[in-house]
Amino acid sequence: MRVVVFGGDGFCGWPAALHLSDAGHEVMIVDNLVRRRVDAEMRISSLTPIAPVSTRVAAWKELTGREIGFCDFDIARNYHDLAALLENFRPEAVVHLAEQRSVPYAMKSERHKRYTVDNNVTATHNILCAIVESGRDVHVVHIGTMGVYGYATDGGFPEGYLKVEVADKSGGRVQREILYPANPESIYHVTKSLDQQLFQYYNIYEGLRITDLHQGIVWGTNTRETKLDPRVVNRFDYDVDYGTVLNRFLMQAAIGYPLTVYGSGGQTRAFIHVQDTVRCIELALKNPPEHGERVRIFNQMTETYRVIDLANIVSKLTGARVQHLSNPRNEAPQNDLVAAASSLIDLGLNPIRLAKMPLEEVVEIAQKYADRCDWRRIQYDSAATRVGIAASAIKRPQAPAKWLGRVNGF
Ligand code: USQ
Repeated sequence: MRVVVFGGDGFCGWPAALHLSDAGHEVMIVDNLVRRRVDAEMRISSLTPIAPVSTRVAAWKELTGREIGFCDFDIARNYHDLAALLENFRPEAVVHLAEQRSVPYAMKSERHKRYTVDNNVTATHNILCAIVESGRDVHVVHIGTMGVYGYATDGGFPEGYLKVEVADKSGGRVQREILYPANPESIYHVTKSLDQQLFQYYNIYEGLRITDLHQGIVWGTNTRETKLDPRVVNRFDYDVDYGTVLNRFLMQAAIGYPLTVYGSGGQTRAFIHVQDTVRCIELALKNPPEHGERVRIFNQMTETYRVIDLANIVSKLTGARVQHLSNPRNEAPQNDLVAAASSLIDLGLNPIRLAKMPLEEVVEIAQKYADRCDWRRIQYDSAATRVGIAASAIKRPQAPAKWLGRVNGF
């Protein structure tokens, strides 16, 4: 299958591109490399030293003999390049990951909010519009988020659609299935909720085949393919804006930094390992909706955890101390999360469970590159105190006993 991976240089996009290429698909990455520029803007960098994209694809060819194409343009701004790509490459499917995906980054300032909305919504719309204009039958696989449902404590979340009963004109009751009401808790999550409305329109009125994968928090860093060579290693974000909670805890443990639990840690979230992410994307591509079928929505998550429970697991494993910080986010202090997630398992996913996955593997990667860690980026600095954390709360970390002596610079 010819597949375009929009956002194919990113944390999920790069391993997805390699996985699809390894599975024999003809892959074209489109990426404007903005994530690397955000690193420069925020004065951060991936803990793992990621190679330039040209080196990445050349190394992949050397290692496997497979070619991955690469186009550097912004799909939110260069509509005509996008249309030309569809015309020339003639993809049978596209995977859309070209969105600003950090909650804290999106909430930094009006500029970051506007960028997130402008980029994410326009990128999605441009893809859908360009496919219709091309007249081609292209399956769209989008990486959405579990956060479109919100984190209400009551009831469970279905996979996308909610069964409701409404009154008909004769006073009887009729059954309907509607898109689950969105309840986004950040501007970033709003953009994914708006994406859903675009998908509904383009599916119903323009006949596009679309799969929307509502993904939980991705943890881990490497997949089978990115382990092959340091030149194809995946990125590992540990900083306060782009690092996600479990990877941050594992990395904090590796360098002897007390685990940064926001508030009580009663927030329950959905999780998935990055290896499962790439498998799910492939499963979605292999199982497209029929023509005329409504937008397929799968919850792409394998388990749920409370933040404090994750911290305790990592603490038990490594001896790291758990610290409770005042929560810099505007979110419920605690919630339950029950969500259906059987569709991808029915299609063949054999989930990696956190309890059975050697977390040490991630800690070891973090330790290996510990000298690249800028510990000032682990918590908010003075520039971010307005979102709730006092600069004085930042202390030079003490390595937990179990890892003492193994960490450079501490
Ligand atoms: N948290 C801590 N300590 C930290 C970092 C985070 O307690 O050091 C807490 C946060 O307050 C939050 C939870 O952990 O309650 C998750 O935060 P996160 O940064 O790991 O993840 P989140 O902001 O929810 O966003 C991430 C991805 C986003 C994706 C989403 C899936 O960045 O792209 O859509 O996970 S979901 O959470 O299911 O909406």
